[in-house]
Amino acid sequence: MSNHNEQPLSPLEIELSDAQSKQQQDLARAQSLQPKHRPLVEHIYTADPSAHVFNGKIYIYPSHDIQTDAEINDNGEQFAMRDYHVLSLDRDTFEATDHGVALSVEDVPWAQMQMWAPDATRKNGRYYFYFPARAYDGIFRIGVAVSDSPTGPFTAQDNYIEGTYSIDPAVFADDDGSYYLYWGGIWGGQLQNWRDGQFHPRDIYPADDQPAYAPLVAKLSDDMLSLAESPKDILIYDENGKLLRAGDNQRRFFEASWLHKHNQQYYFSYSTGDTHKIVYATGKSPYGPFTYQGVILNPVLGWTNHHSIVQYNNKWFLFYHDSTLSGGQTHLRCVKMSELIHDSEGKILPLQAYE
Ligand code: FUB
Repeated sequence: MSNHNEQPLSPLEIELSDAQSKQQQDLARAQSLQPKHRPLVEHIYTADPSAHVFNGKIYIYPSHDIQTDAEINDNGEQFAMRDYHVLSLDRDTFEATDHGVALSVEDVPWAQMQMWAPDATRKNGRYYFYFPARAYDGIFRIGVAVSDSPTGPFTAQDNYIEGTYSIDPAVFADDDGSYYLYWGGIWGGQLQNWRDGQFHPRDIYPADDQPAYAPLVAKLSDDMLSLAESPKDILIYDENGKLLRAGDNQRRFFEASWLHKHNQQYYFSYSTGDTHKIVYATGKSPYGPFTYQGVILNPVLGWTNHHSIVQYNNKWFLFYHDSTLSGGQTHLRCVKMSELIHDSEGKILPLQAYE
């Protein structure tokens, strides 16, 4: 129905109204493109997103989940990944681009299978990609591959990094030019198989009232290809100054180490595994010790929870995954992002998972 009392709009009014509606459309489009817990890509399954800003742009180094006939078990055999893709995000819209295969298991002489959660960093214009995989003896190790581009392709070193074992490497570049490698994971990640620098096939876990297994940290060598020192345990204390216990499944370390720095404070975050949360602890040094603070991300759809945290344009973002894209299959995940808030006291506001 038309309103016959309405006066026709003048050309100037039409122009203004068009401009307003364009502005509204732009706003709506910008809002719809803001990170709102939607999969960043849907044409492949992705997980374990490690995000970094290189040259003013966000790059994401995820695992590339695949369909498999492998058995679904606590060793994680269903996570049968064979290569890595790198994603980058448009500077304004956050729309993701898949840059294709950056490293494949066939191109890593020492690796047999299970290319799990990776990370990357940049030093002197070169890019270093750290990744765990099972070697031919069935033991998880951590390797490094190098490229002149943040999107690869990466060329792997002939052997894994000496002194490394277990999974989930994360690299942190401190303001003084030092680079630290964090890693470790229990159950499928095999941390429970290592004692006195030796691999033992039998799993051994501490009693519930004993300190939990600790993640590891070591400074990287100047050439970024080896450890510059023996790995050290990361100590995580509770509010009473006691080390978190193995039976404290709600808070103790399981896998997915990450380190970020905010207001001169170091935040070590990780997954609690069988209680499915991302939690964090803070400290004054990249080596720790750290004091447990609280939850960052509550459980998501799917068993695993794995994240990274990065600052971009004066905002902080959490990258994480869930299994919504596959309707809940734990080994077929999709990476997502969300803004993350540190409050005025430096506490991180916990996020619910959005499905
Ligand atoms: O993606 C395989 C494994 O699942 C990762 O290494 C763990 O952190 C968990 O996300």
